[in-house]
Amino acid sequence: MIQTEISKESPASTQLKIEAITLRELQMPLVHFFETSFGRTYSRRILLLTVHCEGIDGWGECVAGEDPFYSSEWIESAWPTIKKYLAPAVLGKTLSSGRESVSLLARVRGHRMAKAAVENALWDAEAKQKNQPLWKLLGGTRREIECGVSIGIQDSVEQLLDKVETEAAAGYRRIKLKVKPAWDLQVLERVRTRWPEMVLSCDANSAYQLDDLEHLKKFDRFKLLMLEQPLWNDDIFEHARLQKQLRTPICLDESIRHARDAAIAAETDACRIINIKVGRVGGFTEAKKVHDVCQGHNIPVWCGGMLESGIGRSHNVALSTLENFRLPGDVSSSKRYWKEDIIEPEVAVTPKGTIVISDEPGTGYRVREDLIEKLTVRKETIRAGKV
Ligand code: OSB
Ligand code: MG
Repeated sequence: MIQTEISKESPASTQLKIEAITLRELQMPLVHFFETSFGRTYSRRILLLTVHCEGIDGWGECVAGEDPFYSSEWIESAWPTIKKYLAPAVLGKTLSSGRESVSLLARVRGHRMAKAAVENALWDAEAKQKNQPLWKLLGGTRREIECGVSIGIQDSVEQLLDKVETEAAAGYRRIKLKVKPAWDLQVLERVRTRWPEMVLSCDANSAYQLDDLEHLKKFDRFKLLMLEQPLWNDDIFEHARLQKQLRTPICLDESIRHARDAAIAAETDACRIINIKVGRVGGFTEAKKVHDVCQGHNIPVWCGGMLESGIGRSHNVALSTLENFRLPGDVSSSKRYWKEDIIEPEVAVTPKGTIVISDEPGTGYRVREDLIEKLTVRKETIRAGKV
């Protein structure tokens, strides 16, 4: 009798019992190097996480870089943090949603990319268990999302112009150029002259300071959709000062760690656009909060990228279906990054620069475990009570 009553309230089929977590590192060379103001990457070390829940496997990707240059997290900090703190916080627990893991992980300060890998894997497991598309579970509404591309710093302006040409021809709806001092105004001038109408933005990854104000004001002449993260990676205040002096909308990336940062940035007019990266803000739950705060302040958001493999990419696709993702994201096709992606089908962008959202349960992309096994250079399974 009691048994029946309990199962009526919470049927066994909607519970996720977390039995084990597998961490693995994959080595995946990029098709073309990617250079930002903080450095050049030729090959990615991809950190994947699998939550094993009584026959259901949920997959997550930790988007931390090879080095602590974009943020203080890197893959060598994420691995032990997950192993020693985050995995033990959820192992052996029974949850009814991915969202419920947030409070279990909250004791650890920071390490948001590591947390996101755990939480997002649980959302993936939840979607599979409920036989629902992940995008619906997240509250998405869009059936097709708009895509942009992020083009790194190249060896020459000619090489960059070739890349812009290729991506524009592929249909991408917004081209973002990485900039830094001495790779900025002259480069933008060349691109703008050749493509006067192109939707163009640029991303400095914190390469400038407020002392560069007169220089930054010159960006206004290029009619950019936005200038992303020009100043300090942890700053909001100076961006507010800068925004007052610029016509170009500032977009914040690195500075926005959570919904409270987004609220402060909105209230101080430190930016007019926000880039949401699910890893940077610590998982889908916080990403949804950032989305909602921005929507409340009429700040459009778009989904940023971290050179993810197909697993992280498929999560970015799902997140981008939420209503306030009103600008094209850095959610580009698998083939721009990888000779062969670890999901099937690969993420493909239509000739009009969109991704069509699948109705399949889960992410809508199948994980290629055979290929993952081949690319794995390190692997460890953590079980309840054993660390
Ligand atoms: O600032 O958006 C960024 C890649 C690595 C680290 C930071 C950034 C980026 C990108 C690439 O711009 C976006 C992508 O294509 O995944
Ligand atoms: Mg950025």
